[in-house]
Amino acid sequence: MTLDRAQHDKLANAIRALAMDGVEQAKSGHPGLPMGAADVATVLFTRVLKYDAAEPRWPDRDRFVLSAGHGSMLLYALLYLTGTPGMELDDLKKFRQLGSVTPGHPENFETAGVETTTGPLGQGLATSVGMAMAERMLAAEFGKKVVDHHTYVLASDGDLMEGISQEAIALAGHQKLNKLIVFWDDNGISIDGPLTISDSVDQVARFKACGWRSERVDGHDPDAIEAAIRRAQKSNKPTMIACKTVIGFGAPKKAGTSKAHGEPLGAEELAAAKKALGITGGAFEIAPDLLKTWRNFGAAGAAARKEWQARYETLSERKRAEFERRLAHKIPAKLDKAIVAHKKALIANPVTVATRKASELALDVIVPVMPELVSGSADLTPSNNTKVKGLDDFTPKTPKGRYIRYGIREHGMAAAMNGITLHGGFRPAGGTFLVFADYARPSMRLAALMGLPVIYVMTHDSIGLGEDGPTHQPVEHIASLRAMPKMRVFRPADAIETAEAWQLALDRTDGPTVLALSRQNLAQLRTDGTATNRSAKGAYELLPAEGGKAQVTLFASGSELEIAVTARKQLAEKGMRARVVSVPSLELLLQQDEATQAQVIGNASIKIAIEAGVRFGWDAVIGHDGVFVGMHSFGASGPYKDVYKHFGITPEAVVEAAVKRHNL
Ligand SMILES: Cc1ncc(C[n+]2csc(CCOP(=O)(O)OP(=O)(O)O)c2C)c(N)n1
Repeated sequence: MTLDRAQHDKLANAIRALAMDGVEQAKSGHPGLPMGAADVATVLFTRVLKYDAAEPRWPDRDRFVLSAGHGSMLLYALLYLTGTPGMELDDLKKFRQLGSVTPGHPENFETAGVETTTGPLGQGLATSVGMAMAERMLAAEFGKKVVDHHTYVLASDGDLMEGISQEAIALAGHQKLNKLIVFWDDNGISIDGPLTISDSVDQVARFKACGWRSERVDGHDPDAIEAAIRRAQKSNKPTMIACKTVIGFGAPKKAGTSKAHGEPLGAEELAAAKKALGITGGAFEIAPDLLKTWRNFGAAGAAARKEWQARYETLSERKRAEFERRLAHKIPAKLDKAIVAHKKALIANPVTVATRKASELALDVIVPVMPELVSGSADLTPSNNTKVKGLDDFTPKTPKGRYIRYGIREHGMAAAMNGITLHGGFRPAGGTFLVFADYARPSMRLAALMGLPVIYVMTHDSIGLGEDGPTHQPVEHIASLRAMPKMRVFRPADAIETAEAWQLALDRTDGPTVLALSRQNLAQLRTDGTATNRSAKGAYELLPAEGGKAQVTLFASGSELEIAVTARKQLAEKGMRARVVSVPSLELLLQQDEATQAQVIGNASIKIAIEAGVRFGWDAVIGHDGVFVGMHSFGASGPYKDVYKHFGITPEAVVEAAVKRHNL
């Protein structure tokens, strides 16, 4: 169906009307962006986008990411107008209300048809890069017959000003992600006023410099927008289309100003805008024939979806089962067996290795049974030990590769991993130094919020990295990541715990996991490696007290478990009975029921935690009056054994503290 200009305008104005009304009713929100970008969105949803509103999870749909999440009413209006199940007019009336499917910013876990949570500017754009990479990888594996879609993004000035956008577009340009098409809502306005007060970047030139096609169009000219999209679809590069628009298009006084950005128009301006746009009808009233036209567009993709289904049926049963398993993020049946066999081999031949090396050993057994694992690193491959046999580089020429060279782009990597996971079909794991979790954190937070099972392989997890010094030595990172809801942190102590942490990270499908791994070698302390995953409850007793009830419990994670074991021995020589509890995941322990926690924590009168990080969080185990042997400041540069001594994280210090308490 081709639309004449008048028909197009009516459809676009329906979006504008709903956005104005929704924001007005909520008494908060952002009408300006939906009004300005309505033409671009209408062209996309009526002429280009491959979707079937009735089936928002159809695997081969085109993805549409509203990176400028503050313009959420644009997306909600589109979902309603196209007839996406679960989005009724009443939901638009409940915009921004508690429990509604129309929250202030789009939440993919609340609302069908929302591809990713957006709101923190730049994230949607960077996430879409991962979606486009996943599309290419999945197409390479299952064939274009069943995987062949585009990723479209609407990005605002703020999205492009945020630093993460640079990492994202550089990565996308380098990977020649030609099925990624970004609309820049070039309205020249942000919150503080005209963009000219803070920005003078030539975005078109910038994208070109990053390996993109880019061009400018009038963002209110439907045919020009469509033509630009068609050109983009033929390109062998990703495309950015700079769409010149007017924020708050149609509002007589506020259009083109920051007043249209983040507040309701007000009754008078709203009425005047509707009049100027030729919109009749009251609040939330969409004429039945107009709604019908929109709904027809929403249903038009059903034919393409059915054709896809028919093509899909021609795949072998085995291939379909694999496709479905992959999209459902179900782990392969062989994984558990592979991990258990690996643990048994380690028991038979114990290794003294850094846990980053132990992680590599685990990957060696995981990769062959888990084709969906996509590993990578932000330019620290030899340090993170993330590349093993079977992981070849993912490049434009080798789209079957399962190893992504993210470059020195931790934030871009973390956001791309969100996109890879959201797209479906893959489980990404990406490496960097733990201290640079800070560089990835906003995307890690979104992974946690969305409940995405992304894995972060974060090595060099403490002062134990030694010579690189305090800039590279994480101190507060473990505690701060533990504090993030739904984020799970494992700091394994040896090769067995590392294998168990990998297993738990992969088994988990409802949230992300950090694997905090050592640079320095650690003895293998575990002497059991049965099918039971002892790390599953976050902590367990490694060594009981000998000769009677424990007087002291020593809790430790990661590299400090060795210190606890040595301290226990030294205490025994002084006639004191101590047990050792390994705590690979403090927050997982604290999520266990009270009985389990009580059993693991025990009731020895002296409780000592040893961790080369800050105390924050440990009081829940050792109590306010417990002893903490760890870091109280930033670290220092030096050989790691000297640094440990310097900061008093030694068996002797533990023994001294225990004896002092005992003699009190
Ligand atoms: C990371 C981040 N910083 C700040 C904000 C707050 N914020 C919301 S919209 C916006 C800027 C709006 O300007 P623009 O991106 O041009 O959107 P428009 O005015 O066109 O709607 C800001 C700073 C945010 N959402 N995310």
